[in-house]
Amino acid sequence: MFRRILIANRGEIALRIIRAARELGVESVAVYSTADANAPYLEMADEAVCIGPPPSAKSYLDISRIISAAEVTDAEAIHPGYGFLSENAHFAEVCETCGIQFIGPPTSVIQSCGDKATAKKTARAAGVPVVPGSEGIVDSVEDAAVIAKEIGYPVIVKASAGGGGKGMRVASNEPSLRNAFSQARAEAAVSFANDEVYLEKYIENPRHIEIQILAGADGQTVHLGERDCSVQRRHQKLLEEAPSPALDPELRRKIGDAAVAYCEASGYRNAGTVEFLLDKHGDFYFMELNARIQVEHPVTECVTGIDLVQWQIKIAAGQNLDFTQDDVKIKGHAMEFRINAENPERGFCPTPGKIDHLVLPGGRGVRMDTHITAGYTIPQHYDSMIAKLIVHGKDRPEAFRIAKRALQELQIKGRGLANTSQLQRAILDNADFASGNFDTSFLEKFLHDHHA
Ligand code: MV4
Repeated sequence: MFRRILIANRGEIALRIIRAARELGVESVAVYSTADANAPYLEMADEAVCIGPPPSAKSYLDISRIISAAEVTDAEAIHPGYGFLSENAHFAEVCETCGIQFIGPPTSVIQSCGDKATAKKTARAAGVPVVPGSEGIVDSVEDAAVIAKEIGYPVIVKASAGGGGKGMRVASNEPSLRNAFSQARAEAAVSFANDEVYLEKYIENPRHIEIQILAGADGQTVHLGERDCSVQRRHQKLLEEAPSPALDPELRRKIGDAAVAYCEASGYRNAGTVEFLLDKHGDFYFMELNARIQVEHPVTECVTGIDLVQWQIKIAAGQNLDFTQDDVKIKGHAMEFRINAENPERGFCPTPGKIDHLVLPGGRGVRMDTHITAGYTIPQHYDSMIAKLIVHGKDRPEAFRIAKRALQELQIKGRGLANTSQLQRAILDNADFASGNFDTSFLEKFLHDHHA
């Protein structure tokens, strides 16, 4: 096991990793920008190193500053958390070159999973269902028009280097495809320095179902069930739950097996998430693999009792899983609410500032993953997510009851501050959401009706 690891991240996930390391008897080094210099969680690490000014490009995204911090503190491994450098193959490679273990999958796997057209080919070859579409990259608008005619409109043009919804365009006829194709290509060139795009049949109003997987150092791979992440706005998730109200045991086993098959085919190691779309006929399709720990991982930890962040560290240190697929049992129902310092009444605009008054919920079935404290100032420079409320009950109705009272207990007050908890309480009171009748179009409709 490592003696000491460095955490190349900030906020709640930095604290989550500090805690996992401490429980494993591993020392942690936190890095921080000057905007985070007074953050209380830094005290909980064994050491903290300033790596630069507030802009991420000069601190949390600056590879040379992070590697230097690891070298001066004698850290043997780096945990990248989520966002920032977590899926940057170049960073993983630099770590390797410097003799520092990257806590995540091998560089080559980050690379191949990051290329969506390649990932889709791997999936298809492994017998994993994929959305009908082009066989790889489409080079010209003429080819795109021919393929679209074959598969039928509507179609979606996706950037191969994209993911998470970036660089996508939907088209419902040939003239709009011509626009969509050139727009997607131009956007991909600017955003990813790679203008390769591919084509798929557009699945209308799917559910977003993702499967958590763990692959030990020897490659033994298990899945830990699904998370339903359909409640999102502009690809930003607002809440997640496990198990999904849309799956029965048979479909759960099929999607889980498909996720494991993809990971085995791609040589995956460590924790990962395989994203699928589920259509209204109950057919599911591979979308992409997220080669990192995700924000919503605690939902899976609650229903499986497995510490995913500890396993990430153990696997990176060369350990194999000490359990098999048969040992994984899903117990009860968990939900996560992302508490963002944003105002839903004003287009979700961020509300940074000082927290003057703070009451965090607790009690049975409640887990709060957060770095905030009374007196803490939410910096303007980073993501607005400041806390995650995770609830765990014996079934979905009990999880709802715990969630409603915990969201009611939560108080985050300060000049100009707003947060998403009221909106989440309103969603819990929505009949369609409560009955499990929702898909990725739910939140947009809900916000529309709610404001009317
Ligand atoms: C799609 C799709 C419909 N048809 N692909 C968005 C994120 C990326 N991982 C995949 N995405 C989508 N791909 C086909 N062929 C619809 C989406 C999509 C979506 C997916 C999951 C959750 C929310 C979404 C919101 C809009 C579009």
